[in-house]
Amino acid sequence: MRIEKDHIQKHNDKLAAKHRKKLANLSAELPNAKKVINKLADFQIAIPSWALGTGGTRFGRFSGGGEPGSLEEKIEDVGLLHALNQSSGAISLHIPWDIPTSTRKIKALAAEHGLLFDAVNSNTFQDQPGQKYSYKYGSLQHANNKVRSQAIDHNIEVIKYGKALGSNALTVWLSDGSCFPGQLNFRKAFQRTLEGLQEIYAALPSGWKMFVEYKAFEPNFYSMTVGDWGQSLLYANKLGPKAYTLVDLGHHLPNANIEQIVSLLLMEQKLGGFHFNDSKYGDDDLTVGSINPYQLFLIFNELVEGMDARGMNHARDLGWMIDASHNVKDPLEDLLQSVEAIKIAYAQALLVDRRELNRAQESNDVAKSQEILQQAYRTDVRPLVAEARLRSGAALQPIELFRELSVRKQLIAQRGEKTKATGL
Ligand code: RM4
Ligand code: MN
Ligand code: MN
Repeated sequence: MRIEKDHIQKHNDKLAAKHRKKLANLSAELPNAKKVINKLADFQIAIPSWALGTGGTRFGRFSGGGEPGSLEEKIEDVGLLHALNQSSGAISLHIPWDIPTSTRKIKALAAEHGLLFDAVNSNTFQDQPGQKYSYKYGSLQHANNKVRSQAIDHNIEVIKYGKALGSNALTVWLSDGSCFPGQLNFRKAFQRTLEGLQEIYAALPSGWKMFVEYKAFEPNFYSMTVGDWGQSLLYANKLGPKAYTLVDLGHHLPNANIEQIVSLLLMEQKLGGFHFNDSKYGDDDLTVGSINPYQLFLIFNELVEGMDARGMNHARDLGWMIDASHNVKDPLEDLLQSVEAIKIAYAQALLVDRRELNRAQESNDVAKSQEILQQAYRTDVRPLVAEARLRSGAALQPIELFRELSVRKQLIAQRGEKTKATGL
């Protein structure tokens, strides 16, 4: 199904008067409302191809119906999101969960929906049918060099797909590590992984980036070979200028100060991008901003400060992506909520009075510093986010319109109740 321009027009007309009033009230109080709206309209957040179906845990999975059964249908779904919010203009593929049979046709289909291809992701954390060597004891860290070569070859193949699709980054997340003390020699595991990454790095086309994603635990529970930002940064520094650290918000030990990590990675010019989600306990992959929206704001506060300090382009110089899973909500509604939460946090961060904050920090005015941050955080910026959508031709209230148009019902009619998307 498609969402037509006049669906959006009708919906917006209905809400226009109320929206305009709210926007006028807010704009009157803000010195930089116009600038913020423009930046918001520019800011796109990629959607992962593996987050369009229902997620599950190791205890079960409760399918929601109308899930995309093919890559074409996944692109259709991201197209729906993008039509609703004009903020999700890219899709990120996980290979081999989503292998395009014809890269030319897939690229053309995506273009029809106004979509680009974000970073491509390799998978050496699962064995695929017919695969020669198992990743049970790791991939790039493995003691057997045949396993390592297989994992390297897979990554190089993923790059090839990405190149054909017009993507320009490879994200490597490794589940390598150990479950028990004594299982691994940490140094050997690191060295082998580094050598593998070096071979993959050497295969990067020009203009490409490599994102090294870290994760503290799961599926290995004693050690992870790329376990934290320090290890990721070590790899990235040793690999070279095309290699960067990728921060997935759910991949830290409890209470980690992610905003400080972000600030220092930016300082070192080694922050590559983000996987946004939220969590209470571990890698919960919950809707962005659903548990700890203040942390999300603090992260964006550092992002804006650090990117501006380096003259970076907010929209283009880092990779922005959602990496979430939806066990109990409609995946498309959930993704709309996540995108909205990201934009809200970004808008709030743009409102922080940097000069005043700097002055307060330099004079040790702790209370004032907090006031300045919270003044921005407590501003209801939703009219700005909605206005950015309106100006881009999207819906003022994307979830409302999704429901008004019975999108899920139509997808079920088209695809059936019992389809199953590939992914976790
Ligand atoms: C991992 C990590 C990766 C994602 C897989 C599916 O926990 O977040 O980014 O590719 O899950
Ligand atoms: Mn991730
Ligand atoms: Mn994860």
